[in-house]
Order: sequence, then structure tokens, then C-alpha cells
Amino acid sequence: MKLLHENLPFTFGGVENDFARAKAGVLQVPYDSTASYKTGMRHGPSAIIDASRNMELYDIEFGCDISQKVGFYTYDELHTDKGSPEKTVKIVEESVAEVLKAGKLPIVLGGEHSVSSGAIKACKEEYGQLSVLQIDAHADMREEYEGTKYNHACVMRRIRGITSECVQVGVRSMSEEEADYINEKKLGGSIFGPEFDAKKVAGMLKGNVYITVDVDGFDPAFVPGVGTPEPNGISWEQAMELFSLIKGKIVGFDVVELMPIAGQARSEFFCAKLAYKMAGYALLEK
Ligand SMILES: [Mn+2]
Repeated sequence: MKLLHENLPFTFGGVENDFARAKAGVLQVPYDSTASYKTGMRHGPSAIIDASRNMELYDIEFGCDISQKVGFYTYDELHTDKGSPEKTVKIVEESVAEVLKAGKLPIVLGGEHSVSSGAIKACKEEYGQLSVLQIDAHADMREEYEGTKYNHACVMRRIRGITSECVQVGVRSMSEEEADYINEKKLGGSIFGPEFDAKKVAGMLKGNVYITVDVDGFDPAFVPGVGTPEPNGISWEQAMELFSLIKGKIVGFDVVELMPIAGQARSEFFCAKLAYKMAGYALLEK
């Protein structure tokens, strides 16, 4: 698989695409074929890139221009398989493996949530031990949905099959099947709603940490541009507090499920700054 692309029109942060210097590799996965309600997540990555070119690169909290210290390399959009979520997940896995092989922090911009399991599989292969933090309104613990195990509604079930070290926060919506499964497997202690104790959650995340952010985990007042918005949700401050407690342990992350709303930039700006800050927590605090 060849990922490099030297002449992208737009890059994350609008920064120069310097492959040798970059410590982070940005992958765009424009995919939304299993979306259950509204679609449009395929436009998420380009909307995040576009917003990121217009945000301030100096960060008050870090006291520096994160992009200068980290260096971002933006890859061309992945060619997903619209007819097969399974093949798309595999394409993401191979692409993230390549980013890891190049010694860079993988940053995956979705696209719908199903793509995250490919990224996590690649990180688990690379690191052996991997904890996963999921921010999401939904448990995503169905065994299968609409004929495929690779539906976005099943992604945490797939991820928990890759690593048992998972913590979910912001969860406030699930099916009866999922509730029964969680009770039966006694997983309730690792699944929290929008009110969670950041120190407790951080304490559960051992070793290498991958963070998968379905932005519907946040209150839709902050991020209205999602396919399946749920009332309530976590705040920006809660997320930043949690990331600051696990900084330096983050080995990869994704920001998924953005569904841009025409004429309103709030959601894509939120996602762009979120990914930018997360890269700072991952790479500037080693
Ligand atoms: Mn969700």
C-alpha cells in the first residue's frame, strides 16, 4: 500500500507536509456506508482539515505552536470500499500499520466509527499491550447490526475482542441486547456516562493508550454535526482533564462521526482543535 502523497492541496493545520520531520501522521477515512440514521460522515475528514487550516496554531495551555514542535504529515484520503465495511476496516488497519512503521503517531479522521477497530488492531499488533479509551454516546456493543459485524454500532464489541483493557465514557444510549451483554459479562465497571471521575478513569488506563473519540460523546450543544445526536454528553473541559491525566501514554487516536452541517462551522472547528490538542497531549508530554 502506498500512502504518501506529496502534493495535497490542504494539510492538517495548513502546515508544510514534511514527512521526515513529522511525528504525527494524519489519515483521512471518508466512509459512512453503515450509518444508521443520517449520512454525511464521509465529508468529515475534509471538513476537519479545512477548519484546522483556519485555527490558531499557538496553544495557550502548551505555551507553544504545537504544529511546530510535533510536525504533522497529512496523507491523501484513503480509498475505502463503500460496499464492504470489513474491507474498509482492513484498509485502515494496513494504513495505520504503515504510519506506525514510519515511527509516527497515527491520527485517524473519520468517517464513521466502524473504522476505529482497524486502527486499534494495528496499534495492538505494534505495541502488544494496549488500553483503549472510548468517548461516545453509544455503547456500540452489538454483536452484529444490519447484516455485518463491522457496522459502526458494533465497533466496541470488535475492539473488546482485540484488547480487554477498555474504558468507555459518555455512554448514555444502548439497546436491551447490549445492556444484557454488559451485565452478563460484568463490563459495567468500565462503562461510564457523561458524569465520570477523570482520575478513576485515568487510573484504569494502563500502559499504552489508544483513544477513540466518537464526537457524539460530547454534548450536541457543542458538536451538533453528528449522525445520531443524544441529549446530554461530556464537555470539552472534562475531555481535556482526562487527556491531561493520561498524557504521554497516548500512542494513537481517532476523531470520528463528524457529520458537517452546511453553513455552520462549530462542529468541524471543535474536531480540528480536539485532534490538535490530543496530538499535543500525546507527543509534547512524553
Ligand atoms: Mn456514537
